[in-house]
Amino acid sequence: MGVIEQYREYLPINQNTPIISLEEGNTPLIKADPIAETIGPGYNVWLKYEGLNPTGSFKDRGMTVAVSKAVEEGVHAVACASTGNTSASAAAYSVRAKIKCIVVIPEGAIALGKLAQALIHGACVIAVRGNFDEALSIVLELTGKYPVTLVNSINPYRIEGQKTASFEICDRLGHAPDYHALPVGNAGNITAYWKGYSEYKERGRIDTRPKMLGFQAAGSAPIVEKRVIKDPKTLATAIKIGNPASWKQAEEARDRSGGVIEKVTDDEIIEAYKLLADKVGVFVEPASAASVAGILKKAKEGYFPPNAPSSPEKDIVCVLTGHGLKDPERAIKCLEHPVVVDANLEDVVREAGL
Ligand code: AN7
Repeated sequence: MGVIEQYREYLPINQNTPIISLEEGNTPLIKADPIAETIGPGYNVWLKYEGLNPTGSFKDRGMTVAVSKAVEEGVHAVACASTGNTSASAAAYSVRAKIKCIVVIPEGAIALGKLAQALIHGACVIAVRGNFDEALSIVLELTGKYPVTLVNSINPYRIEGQKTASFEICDRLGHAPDYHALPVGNAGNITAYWKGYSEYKERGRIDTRPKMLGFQAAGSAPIVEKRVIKDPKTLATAIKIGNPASWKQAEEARDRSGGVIEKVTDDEIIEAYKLLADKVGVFVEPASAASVAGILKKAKEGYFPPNAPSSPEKDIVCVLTGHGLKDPERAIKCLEHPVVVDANLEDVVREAGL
């Protein structure tokens, strides 16, 4: 069952809406004790592994709703600008809907796996000599002038679909977490999660809402630095965004929840990326590791108050937004290469340390 069927009563779906789905959502919430240990006693850390969505990122939750509504409205084409994952998702859902998909990407700046996805699904892929922010302004103009629906997260249906991830977290835990950490790029996802928690509270499904902890990459941190970043830089290409579309909503989520939006360096991102892989067994793309890098940094600063053994454990959820296989080049770049030996048992046994 996809997120539209699962959470229909919370979504703008009517009997005329065709459900364009790839059975997205229902992703694992993995307990990560090796990370919790570094936070302190009385804390649980949970990883919402969104890399297990059909196209390998959280974008599918929003895309199922955005594409379903576009088809309901009789549209024959959608378009997006993308740092990669949105284009992969838009391309796949457009195949399901039998509509045209136009994606505009910054040339040379999206991870290989994501480019492969957009191409194999037959999208019209156009790389521009410019960055994501420039690509987005072109697509905004294009969708304003032609009968093509914008499926970036400025499209409110994207936010509607993405909020279902907070419902799943609350349904699984039986309550809202105390803290919710996630990477921030164009700021659609932090907006969506906050909306989801708020709606669940309004409907009496949860009593409290978490503090929202958003993390931007240090070279691409417009919200933290309170200025547009003209030439954003980071190896976490998914969040290499200098002028987020949902800037105001992200600040609102931060302020209403009593949370923070801060930055983490590329080194901190890679450290968390490796920690997730070799201590927890979860492979994510670099941008996704920003959520974990962020809580590790905040823990070092003493942000999480010691939790008395007598009080209930506190829950921190980190969203792992995209799968590690999206960006295999990065993994290989930051690791030792495999040892090469002659094809005989003796050499293999020696190298294996047996
Ligand atoms: C893995 O695909 O913007 O703050 O064009 O791919 O909602 O933008 C991707 C963003 C985090 C940031 N993690 O989410 C795109 C795009 C991953 C991402 C983000 C993205 P938003």
